[in-house]
Amino acid sequence: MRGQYLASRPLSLARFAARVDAERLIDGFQLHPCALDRLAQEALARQVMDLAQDAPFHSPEVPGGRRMSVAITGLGPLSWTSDAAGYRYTATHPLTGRPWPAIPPVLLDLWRRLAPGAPEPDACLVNLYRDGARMGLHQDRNEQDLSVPVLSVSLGDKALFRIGGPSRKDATRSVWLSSGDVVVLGGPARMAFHGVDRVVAGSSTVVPGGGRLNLTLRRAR
Ligand SMILES: O=C(O)CCC(=O)C(=O)O
Repeated sequence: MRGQYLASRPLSLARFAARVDAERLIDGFQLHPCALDRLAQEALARQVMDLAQDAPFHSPEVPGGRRMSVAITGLGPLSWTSDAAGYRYTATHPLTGRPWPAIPPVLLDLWRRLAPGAPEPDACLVNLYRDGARMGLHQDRNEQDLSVPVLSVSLGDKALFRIGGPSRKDATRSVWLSSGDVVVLGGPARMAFHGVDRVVAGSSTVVPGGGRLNLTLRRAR
């Protein structure tokens, strides 16, 4: 049933203020705090870690020769991947050669609720942050139609998310993301540079084995 995962817990004043502040950052940036309740967070984190048995996490090389500190895998008909030759979407896991597992229905339900009218996502990048992993400022620009929003679900440890504007040089603002929060980058925010500066290790027990999972739904093709 649509909406069954909506958390009923009221936001604290501080979290409400953070949300209002965050939404002033840039047009099209939406923060939905506690969009998933605790039970839904735990169920989804378990499900994703189970699916990752078949599509193992790995830290890919990026052009220039370095490796991402974040470990990634994917769900859906396509997922984003990287190697020395560049960034792209593929239909199969680069190490196993098998198709990516399907996107769980709870994520598709979130997409329909929080990105209404957008074409269905065909890719879900799964980022696992452990051992001090971070994500540098970047734009999501490997998708065909850059007007379709990106929806990003946080599970597990708290993270400091930074977002600026369409140029790397634009001023940035930071907002803390907690387990169950969902961010939508649409409109002008779709091309905003963003990244994760810090994850607070041990601040949540939602992810089996610890750390933070970020699930990013995209329409790649
Ligand atoms: O982990 C996050 O919250 C952001 C992830 C991200 O920026 C990405 O996958 O492109």
